[in-house]
Amino acid sequence: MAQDLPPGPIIIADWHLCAESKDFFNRILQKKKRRQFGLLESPMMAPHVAVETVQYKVFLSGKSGVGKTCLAARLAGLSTPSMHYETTGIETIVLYWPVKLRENGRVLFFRLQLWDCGENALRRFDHLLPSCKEQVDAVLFLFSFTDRTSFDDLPNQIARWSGPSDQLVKMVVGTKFDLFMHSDVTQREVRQFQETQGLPVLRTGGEVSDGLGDVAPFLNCLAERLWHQDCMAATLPSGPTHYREGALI
Ligand SMILES: Nc1nc2c(ncn2[C@@H]2O[C@H](COP(=O)(O)OP(=O)(O)OP(=O)(O)O)[C@@H](O)[C@H]2O)c(=O)[nH]1
Ligand SMILES: [Mg+2]
Repeated sequence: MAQDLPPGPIIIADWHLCAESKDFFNRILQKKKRRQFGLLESPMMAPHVAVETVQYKVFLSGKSGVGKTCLAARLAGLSTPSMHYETTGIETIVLYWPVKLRENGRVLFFRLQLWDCGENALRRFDHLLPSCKEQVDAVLFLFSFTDRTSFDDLPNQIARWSGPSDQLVKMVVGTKFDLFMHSDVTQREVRQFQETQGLPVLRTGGEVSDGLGDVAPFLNCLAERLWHQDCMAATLPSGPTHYREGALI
């Protein structure tokens, strides 16, 4: 997943491949699979290893059936549903991802809470969108390569999230890229969209493997943008807001 993404300047892209990262990545694994974290759980490091945790809320937006629930499961290392079961309300998944900052070698645990709300439920119940928008840090706008209307719907999806003071990381994700033989959207159109909207487009699809390499480019790209947004906010009078108080774990 996440092809065509040049490594960013902030986060070390292939850190999960370095021997020194093993101790950190082992904390998010259990029996070689991704460990599932409850709302109050977090990775535990040895007492002498101080790692800060930064937490963010990430909303998944897109037409029904584009693959929001699948993407959330994929990023968290869960098995993805093979059938489409409409999500009837809001579902959240918490995942942790360690990163190393290029500039000073600091290691951070990113705690991402993914908010997945069924598109039909969102349209039916007016109170859901305000909850999803509350203190949100990033929105992933999904379209499916096999559903032209989901690509055409992107400007509407994006408009829902534009505001005067939007401090929001925005990324577009093309799902079902594994079904490119049946693609309704050309690469040229995706490139054009990327240029006119000025948003990065990631591509996902295919079998979910247990390995970290599958999700690393995606999660590093997201972490990089979230961290950059925080650094920019730190220059404002209100300062950054995402350090978990006393999160030296
Ligand atoms: N081949 C392939 N199938 C996918 C992919 N992503 C999702 N699907 C399939 O698409 C269908 C719909 O995916 P969901 O994740 O349930 O869709 P959703 O966006 O959550 O839909 P709502 O909850 O109704 O809003 C399921 O049958 C998935 O297995 C992908 O990347 N590749
Ligand atoms: Mg769903």
